[in-house]
Amino acid sequence: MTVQVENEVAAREYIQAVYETVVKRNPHENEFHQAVKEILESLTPVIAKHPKYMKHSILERLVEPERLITFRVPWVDDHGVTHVNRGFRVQFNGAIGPYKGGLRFHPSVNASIIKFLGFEQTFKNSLTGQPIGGGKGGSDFDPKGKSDNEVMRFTQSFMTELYKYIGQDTDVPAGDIGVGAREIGYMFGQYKRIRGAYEAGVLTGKGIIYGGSLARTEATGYGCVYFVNEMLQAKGLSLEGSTVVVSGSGNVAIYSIQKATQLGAKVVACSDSNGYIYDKDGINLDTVRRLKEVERKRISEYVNEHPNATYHEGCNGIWTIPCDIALPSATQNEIDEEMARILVRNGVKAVGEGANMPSTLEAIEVFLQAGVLFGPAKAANAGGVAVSALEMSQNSMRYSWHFHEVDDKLHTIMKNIYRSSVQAAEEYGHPGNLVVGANIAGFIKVADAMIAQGVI
Ligand code: NDP
Ligand code: 2IT
Repeated sequence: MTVQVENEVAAREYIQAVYETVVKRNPHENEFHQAVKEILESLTPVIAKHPKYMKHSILERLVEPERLITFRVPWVDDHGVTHVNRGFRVQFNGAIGPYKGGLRFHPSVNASIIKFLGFEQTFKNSLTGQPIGGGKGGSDFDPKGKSDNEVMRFTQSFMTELYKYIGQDTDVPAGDIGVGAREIGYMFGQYKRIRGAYEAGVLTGKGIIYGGSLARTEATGYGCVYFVNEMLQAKGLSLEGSTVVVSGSGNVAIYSIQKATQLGAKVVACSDSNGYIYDKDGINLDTVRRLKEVERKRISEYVNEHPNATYHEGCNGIWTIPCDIALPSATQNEIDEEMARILVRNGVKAVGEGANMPSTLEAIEVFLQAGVLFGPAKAANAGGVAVSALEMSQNSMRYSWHFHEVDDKLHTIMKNIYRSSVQAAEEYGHPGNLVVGANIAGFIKVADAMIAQGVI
């Protein structure tokens, strides 16, 4: 065997052993296993080339969160009934900066989901080129159908416990599913009240009038479309005249639709957790925004105002609509192998993952095998956290940039993420494979920082 092959075999064995330990140590945490498997396997060439990572037990340390905090969140509803939810914060890796990552409020939230998100976030944040470590949190609280007062009492109770673990130099949460401007506002108010100080940088995604950054609301969706645009342009393609399907109708979906439309695409479908709408002439974003952002209603109501559109129960069927570009922007594992095959059969050219881990491992394989341009989540949706880091910078400077300044910086960051992912993929023998490229580019910085800082 040549030395290179020997190293490759050793790297594979090492990775397999670390993965098996993760499965054994974190039983039943399927989403966490999935995220670890995707990342570790793609690191084979870098581990083979640089034995220092094995020598310093980097993978064993990377897969173990620095800290996982869980706590009771009691709150009283409008009828005087007491409820108890569970709160989480994972501080996954602080090698390159304060822990940074969103909070998710959704009934499905558990340790597995928070850990998969925190693990992914570590690599994503590194890829942005900014000094932010990986964290994530949330609760199994369901904001749907709750009054504003109930949401306020819940978030105040949540923050009354969470405040002990966060801070503008230690851990900086933001939004994710079920956590938007309203929830961030209530949490910021409670944090400020408990601390007795205006530490603006403790949360990002704040309202513009009290320390938020312009373009943070738009950042994830815009960033995802900028990233897809880079992939298309490299192949001489463009968004102009293309047909796009976007799943979800929340923060990421709405601003992906807006930017794709601005760049000349026609977005024909979007969804929520009950079903999807199809409008062959292009969906009306004003209606979607009013229904989802203001009135907090179901997407099914869209067809009442746009009789040419159709509504279909069940969300995954959205992937059977023929499109050039698919932007899954709702939740994890929304595209499985079967849906990926249908998308490929219908001629999809590019997939940009707006959501975190929306494609299963099998679906990713289908896209890569078929030569579909595939922008993996940690690269394609990094624009949100990147602008969160810009919000932190502005808070530290006590200064705010104009919309176009932040948007320009976001655009540059997305181009850099694309370029570094392409370069890493090429350098490590997988040209064009941005899954491998993004994972390796994100890994190297964190791993080298961990080595530099000793065994901690
Ligand atoms: P929102 O809460 O604003 O919107 C979520 C959307 O997805 C809603 O339309 C929701 O439907 C739908 N959805 C949620 N859960 C499910 C489910 N289990 N099955 C089907 N549909 C579902 O969240 P965001 O837009 O912020 O987040 C969407 C995705 O993007 C998540 O994966 C998140 O982790 C990721 N992300 C978010 C970032 C951000 O800055 N916000 C940054 C990077 C990634 P309904 O209205 O019925 O609840
Ligand atoms: O998944 C993500 O990157 C986010 N939800 C955004 C995190 C952040 O800190 O802005």
